[in-house]
Amino acid sequence: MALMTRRSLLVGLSAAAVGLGTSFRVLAQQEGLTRGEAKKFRSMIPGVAAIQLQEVTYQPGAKSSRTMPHTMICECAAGVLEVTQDSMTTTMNKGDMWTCHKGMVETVVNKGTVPAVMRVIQLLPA
Ligand SMILES: [Cu+2]
Repeated sequence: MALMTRRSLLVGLSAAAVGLGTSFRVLAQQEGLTRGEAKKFRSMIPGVAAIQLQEVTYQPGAKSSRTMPHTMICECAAGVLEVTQDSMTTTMNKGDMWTCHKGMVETVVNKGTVPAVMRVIQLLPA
């Protein structure tokens, strides 16, 4: 009886784990966005204590839209990204760079057929 209970508990737990894994995977597919590890480096720029580097991969069709938490420098490191800043929309090709200021809304879409990578360097204030 005790064994049965433990076994049903294990079955229940693995079913829950599978369910969880599936929902995470579906969510990731829906968003199509992968945010890489954020790396921080010291800065010598007056008023900027550190810079933070992060790469975001956009699968075809993936989109992000957010208010910029800091001033930043961005680069299209792969693929093509359509970038809308306030009301201005620009197509960024590999190697193109742009900047954002704190508080502005930036919308980024990958309208291409291959993954695109946005490299973001945020200027973290002192
Ligand atoms: Cu930005």
